[in-house]
Amino acid sequence: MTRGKFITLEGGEGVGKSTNMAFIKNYLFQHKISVVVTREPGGTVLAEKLRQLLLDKNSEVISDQAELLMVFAARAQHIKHVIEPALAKGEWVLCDRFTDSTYAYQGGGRNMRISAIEWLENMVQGALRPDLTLLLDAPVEIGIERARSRAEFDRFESEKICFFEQVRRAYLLQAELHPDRIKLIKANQPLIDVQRALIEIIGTFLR
Ligand code: Z5A
Repeated sequence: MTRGKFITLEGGEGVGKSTNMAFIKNYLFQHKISVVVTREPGGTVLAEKLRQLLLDKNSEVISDQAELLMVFAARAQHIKHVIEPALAKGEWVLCDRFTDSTYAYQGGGRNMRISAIEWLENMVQGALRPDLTLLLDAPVEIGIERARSRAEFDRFESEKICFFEQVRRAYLLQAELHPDRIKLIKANQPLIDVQRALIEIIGTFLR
């Protein structure tokens, strides 16, 4: 049985991840590839509970250390119960956010030590890394404007603009460090152009 492929979609808030998850799923379906669509934090009952706690802006103050450990606790459950079983069965997995988010938000945004994130990544994931990461990038103000026109802010969305600037810089650094895996797409262009760029990258990946 050939192992499935693991694709992740990344980027700051409001860059269009949710919008393009459905588009990528349909594109792969047209190529006769059915995917397990999932998200982080989340994807299992326990991981979704951790997500609620992480996003709740009315919770007690969550320390940066606790936040980092909650993200990885959710990821451990997600890998064990959803991602690994699917890949092992030959299914593809399409995930809205994964560990590049941790480097961006906890590493960049919260200034947590990168060596601590690397240690947790190795401990929780073993050798598991995405085969392809699509990083949607847009100036912070654009993403914030798009995201905030929709709903009430959650705990992350309530952060100041400098937090999101740090997140964006950390994402761009991740892309520089892993050019073979992480493909950058300009998200501040019309949706049709974003999706054209996505098709080009995924098309090359499928060949
Ligand atoms: N988090 C973390 O800290 N550490 C971790 O390791 C992980 C996560 C895994 C989860 O929230 C939070 O968890 C996240 C980081 C943290 N917090 N933040 N911020 P999430 O996954 O729900 O993240 P989000 O980024 O807040 O989701 P979002 O606001 O729904 O953004 P999006 O999915 O990227 O955007 P969208 O909903 O697809 O699009 C937003 C709007 O823009 C919508 O009205 C679209 O129609 C519109 N749109 C999309 N593309 C375009 C273009 N090209 N032109 C014009 N309009 C567009």
